[in-house]
Amino acid sequence: MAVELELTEELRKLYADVDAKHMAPLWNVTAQLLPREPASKAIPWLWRRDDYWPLCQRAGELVPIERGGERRVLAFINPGLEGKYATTHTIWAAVQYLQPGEIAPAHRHTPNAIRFIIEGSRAFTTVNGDKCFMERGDLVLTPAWTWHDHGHEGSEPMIWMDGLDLPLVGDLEGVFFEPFKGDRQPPLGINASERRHGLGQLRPAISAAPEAYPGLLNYKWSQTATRLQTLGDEDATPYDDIALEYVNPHTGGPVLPTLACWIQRIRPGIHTRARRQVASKVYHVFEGEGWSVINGRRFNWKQGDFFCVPTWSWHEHANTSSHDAVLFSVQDTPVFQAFGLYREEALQSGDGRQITAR
Ligand code: 1HN
Repeated sequence: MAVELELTEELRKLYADVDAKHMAPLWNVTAQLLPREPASKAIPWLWRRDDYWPLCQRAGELVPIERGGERRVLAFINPGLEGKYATTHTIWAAVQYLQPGEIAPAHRHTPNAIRFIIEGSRAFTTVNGDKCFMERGDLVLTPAWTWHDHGHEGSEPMIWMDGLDLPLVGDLEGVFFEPFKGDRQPPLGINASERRHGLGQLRPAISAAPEAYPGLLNYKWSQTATRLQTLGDEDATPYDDIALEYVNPHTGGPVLPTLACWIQRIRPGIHTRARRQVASKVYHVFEGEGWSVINGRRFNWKQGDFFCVPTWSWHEHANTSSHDAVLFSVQDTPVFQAFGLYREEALQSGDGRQITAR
């Protein structure tokens, strides 16, 4: 909203001259540059397994994985972010499809990446020489600038979620990329990071020494599942029910400098209270079915679906079924925390839940 100034001939001339010198008067754009609160261009959205799974299979038949293309990845594109390859303004989320015997060639890049395994077993990601075998429910990290290639020694196609801070690093103009000399790295170890760092409450002395592997790379589902089930009713929170953050076992902080990962179990019949956070998130429905209300819109979800919560959007979740629902999420929270910008707010009105539009 512009300041109400009478547009005299002299003022009009001033604006034209300012513009001609590639300058701008702040008083005409203050409200645009300083809104009272963030209004993301990204919109809440849901992508269904029933839609992406056949598309992955068709891509599997038609598109080989080769140097240049590098990966068979189908990204979830937010309809509000025209022309931007992004799921929220900072996060790229996608599904990657790998068939037995295929090799996704080794490379490295400055964007950080996580993978969360949806289906299949005996595919692996080699990260800086550590060959990490992946199974359903595992969370595997490829931190910024680590070499990584994927291979598959199993018998069924493998599908996993990719989460990257690529839109953020892109906006920061900090993207670097480098192909490895060969297609695959020679493995230096097998599941080495997991054996060394996988029990986070005990720190091996050797981790103080220089090492090839950058900390824990594979958060195995068996351990995550045990923790999720060990927490009981008394450990529930009003906004997320029973929730755990994956942490770097050495720092207790987020798994990556820009991305935090969470897993949560919503018990049967639970309907959480609404909250909004300055962080944006992408959720994957690992198990169960239910719905979420995001900025007043209801999204019904079931196993395999993905949905996003843009910055500063109210969100609440419900499990209406008779078994647990398990949601995995990737969030840009650490970026806001690192710069002292993190905020969150609980919905105070009514019963702490949104009025649903439809
Ligand atoms: C990438 O390198 C992978 O290594 C997956 O598996 C998804 C999306 C954008 C850019 C690079 C991978 C990616 C990616």
